Amino acid sequence: MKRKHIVAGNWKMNMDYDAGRDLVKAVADKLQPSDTLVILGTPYIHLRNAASIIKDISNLKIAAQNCHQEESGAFTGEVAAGMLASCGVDYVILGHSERREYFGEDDQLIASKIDAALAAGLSPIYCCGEKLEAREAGTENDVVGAQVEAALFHLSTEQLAQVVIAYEPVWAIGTGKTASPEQAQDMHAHIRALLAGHFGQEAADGVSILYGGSVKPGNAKEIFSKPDVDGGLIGGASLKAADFIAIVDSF
Ligand code: G2H
Repeated sequence: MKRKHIVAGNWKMNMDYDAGRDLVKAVADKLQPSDTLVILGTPYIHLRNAASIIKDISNLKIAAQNCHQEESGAFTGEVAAGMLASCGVDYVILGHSERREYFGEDDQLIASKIDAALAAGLSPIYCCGEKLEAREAGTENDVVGAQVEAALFHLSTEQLAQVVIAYEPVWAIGTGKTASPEQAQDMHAHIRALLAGHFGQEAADGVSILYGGSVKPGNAKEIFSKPDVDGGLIGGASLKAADFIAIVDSF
């Protein structure tokens, strides 16, 4: 099965309004039409304007970096998935290790955010990945397997088809350390096998699994060459249009 290749930027908490607008425009200008789907995961303040800048570019979409699990209500400071959809957003990054670590998000909460996103017509980019201790103890497959099961196994096959998975080993995030292409391939194949066991092979073969963690123009091509690596979730290197486009062009 031909899976969608996806390169998604995760700007995290970077870029004020002017800098963000300029970055969206620069990516939109440099991006060539191709089969690779490119997604910009911006802070909330940019979403509406970014969606309007990219609206005529078919392989460019916008993601938020979080949403609340409820549809609406007295949740000061929060943003609901339906509100994101109303801004022209198509994707939402959920379960990122920084949300788990600094905001106490656990598997149950992340699963409820995935449900809220899907109900609003958004595609979740679900992040999973083990910490260094698990990698050193050799328990990375169990840890990531438990995350995938907790977040996704309650979905229907149709819902799974809307989900993108990003494997991000926590020890490789923003550290300059990258998982080797073989380590990424092994984990992506493990995740796909788990999905196949639960949802069937055809459904599992349709899910794009991205690698995230210190992907740069210099290492993207080798990582993306692996058969179960369908693209990348890019943090630091998504903040410069030239670097980000070089990664997109690595397919
Ligand atoms: C991992 C990644 C993007 P970076 O968090 O989600 O960031 O590429 O900076 O390691």
